[in-house]
Amino acid sequence: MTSFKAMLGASAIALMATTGAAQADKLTFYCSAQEDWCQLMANSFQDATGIDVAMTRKSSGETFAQIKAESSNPKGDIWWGGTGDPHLQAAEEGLTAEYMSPMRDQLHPWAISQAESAGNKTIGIYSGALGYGYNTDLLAANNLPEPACWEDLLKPEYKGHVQMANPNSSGTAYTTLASMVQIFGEDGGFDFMKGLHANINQYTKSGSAPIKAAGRGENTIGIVFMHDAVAQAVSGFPVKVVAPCEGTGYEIGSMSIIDGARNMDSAKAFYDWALSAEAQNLALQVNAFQVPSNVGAETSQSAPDMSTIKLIDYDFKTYGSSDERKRLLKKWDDEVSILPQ
Ligand code: S7P
Repeated sequence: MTSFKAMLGASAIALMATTGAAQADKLTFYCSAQEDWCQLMANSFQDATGIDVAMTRKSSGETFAQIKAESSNPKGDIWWGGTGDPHLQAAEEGLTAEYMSPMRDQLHPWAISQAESAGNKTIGIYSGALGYGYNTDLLAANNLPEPACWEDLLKPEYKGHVQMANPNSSGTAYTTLASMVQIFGEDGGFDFMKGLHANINQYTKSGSAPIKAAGRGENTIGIVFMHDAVAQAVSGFPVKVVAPCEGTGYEIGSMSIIDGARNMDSAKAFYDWALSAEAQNLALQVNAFQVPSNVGAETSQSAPDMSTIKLIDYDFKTYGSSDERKRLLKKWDDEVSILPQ
């Protein structure tokens, strides 16, 4: 493992030197990426620094709700991973703290734009496109046609074969809802979600669960980030990945320091470390196929090629705003989730 000092930004080292180890020896880490990546990040940072890390993994929407519920007495120090929209909402609601990392000049412009749009209270750590994947064996066994577009998923023959997460708990599913509104317009997007609802077999809590279920042969089609579908295919499961023909939304997976963090020095040290190429390359060990934000980090050969995917110009400012996220989720609760299936 590369030494901590080699990986850490200069300011964080100076900070630790001046504050002393006693204040920088603990970190409460809220993680919203996939469990094995969260675990690897926690262990690697702990090994590199000697800072004791207590990690909890929850989906993006759930973590946002927890940080908000704890805001009068914050318990977490750093929130790493998960879709950018709830990180932006947290920034707007004053739940996260501004920080200018010395590592910023190593990042792609999209990671910095994310920071600048939130008063530097969050930053991009990876990106990935939304899509879906299907179990090729189950599709064939059920004599189903190969879907290629979002609208294909509304066909009656897919009834009971489609799974997605609940957009209240899951950043992936909120990205789906916001993407449909941007692709089809507000009315068209909600008509799509209502039509889709008729074919859904289960709304899961976690965003990647639907494609894991497809990998295990328990579900046919899972609406997920494409990199999560690739992870199943690379693991040997009969999963085909689809970049929908109409175009699709994407995420800027983000990281934020929690306002009022009890271990602020540790949070800043983690933040700088997590932006380094070396830390971002840990993704390769756990089949995390997102595109990293450090220009020097490696993108796996298996990662979906973003340049070949028809991406919409996802409006992070609007769909990551507190009012819009609350409004869309309420409308989905009131008009979609209550419909009979
Ligand atoms: O699995 C990786 C990933 O897709 O999970 C994050 C996701 O938001 C967390 O899961 P939820 O959808 O349940 O919130 C993504 O940021 C990440 O790419």
